Amino acid sequence: MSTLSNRHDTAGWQALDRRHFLHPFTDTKALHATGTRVITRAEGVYLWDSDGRRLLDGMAGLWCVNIGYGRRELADVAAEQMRELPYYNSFFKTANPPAIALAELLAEVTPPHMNHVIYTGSGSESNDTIVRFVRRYWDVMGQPQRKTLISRWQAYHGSTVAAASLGGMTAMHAQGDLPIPGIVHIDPPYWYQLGGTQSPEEFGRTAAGWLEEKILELGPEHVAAFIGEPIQGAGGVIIPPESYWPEVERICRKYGVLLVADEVICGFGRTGNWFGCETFGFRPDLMAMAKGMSSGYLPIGGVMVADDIVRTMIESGGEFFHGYTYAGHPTCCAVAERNIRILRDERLVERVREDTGPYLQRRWRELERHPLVGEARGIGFIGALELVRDKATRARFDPLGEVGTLCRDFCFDNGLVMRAVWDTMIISPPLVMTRAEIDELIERANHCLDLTARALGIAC
Ligand code: PXG
Repeated sequence: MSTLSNRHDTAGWQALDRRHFLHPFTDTKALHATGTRVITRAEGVYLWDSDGRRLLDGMAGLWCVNIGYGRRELADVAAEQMRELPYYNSFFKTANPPAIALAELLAEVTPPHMNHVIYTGSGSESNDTIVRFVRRYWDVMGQPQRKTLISRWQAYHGSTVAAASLGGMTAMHAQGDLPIPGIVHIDPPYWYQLGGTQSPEEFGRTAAGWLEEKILELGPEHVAAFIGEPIQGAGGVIIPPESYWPEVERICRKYGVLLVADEVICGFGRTGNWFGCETFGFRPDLMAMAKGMSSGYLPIGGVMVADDIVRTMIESGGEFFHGYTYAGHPTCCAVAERNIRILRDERLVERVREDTGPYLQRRWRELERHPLVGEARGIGFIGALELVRDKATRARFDPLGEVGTLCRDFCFDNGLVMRAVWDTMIISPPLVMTRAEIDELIERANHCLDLTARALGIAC
């Protein structure tokens, strides 16, 4: 074990954390009142905290540790690469073997019409790159007025200024005068919340219709792109009806609008195919990637670009004034390359599609019998539970979010990491999770739902 982990006990780490560390998406005052949970090690699908307590990680870190923790191959490849060439840039006509090898492998695992990658360091950077890239593309195409990107409410595309603008989180917009100009939003295909009496199939077409309405309102000649997560993850695992994405694609093609898939969560096997667009049957022009690309072992992201767009950009000549110091980082690329080979060689995506995914989904839906659960939904290795006051009317608790937080805290205290988005409970486990571990996840989730119901005085 590393000497760093042993340097302090829990109280010691918490005191230092309080003194020096400002956490992301955190009310620091509230955090200081309780203290941080310090995670010291992990193996497979389990985490351990600084008190030695074991947690089943139902979230794969933050939707990213697809191959699970503790894979020595990735540690070894990082160490070897660091000894050989830890860093070099990809500017000024240079490249490095891991960056080139990873580009080749990405071309193999992504849809056939995508064979080129722009490297970034994160999902936010991928989406920022997309905003700049699509505008540059329309300039090259002689349609510089096509500037506007259409996104969706409750989308999460990252935390930088452009990515937070693309996102549809109103609380984020309120902090900093977002969105920036040229980014507009439509409602998400959230059947449970917005579907009313429509069947999911009907509602999928209705929700896609909102895109067409927005394009017509803006004038198609002003619309550069539509961007969407195949499944909206941080917004509450919003899974569109099957009719949604094919209709969205048809509308984009009709008006010449670029179609962008944010595959940061759905990519690299999460939905039982390599990419979410394959699960939902559409063909994006650009694809944002991160997270599962390296299973989170090192930070890396990228944007896949369709062949016809690449051709246009190359033929036009000229420079796209954009790029990051860490684009094509050799060590990150070497780790991502090995990670993707593990996903492929161990057939983890197929396993999720054919075996453990369907098993998880069958067991997950059993939770719908619980008095608190209005809907249990999911695909592959992603799932959500809607906690509601009244199952029949879908009425939510008031104030929204308290019951979800209560349930999440029970989960933490009972050895399970399950995330809450308001009152929607969410899982996104490592793709290596076995049937026995899935059983454990369901049992713990059920127990924590019971504890939550009891705390609310609801019989179960
Ligand atoms: N797109 C999607 C779809 C994401 O889920 C990003 C882009 C941004 O990626 P980076 O690497 O810049 O963080 C994400 C990130 C949550 C949560 O609370 C989700 C994310 C990040 C932080 C918190 O579920 N997703």
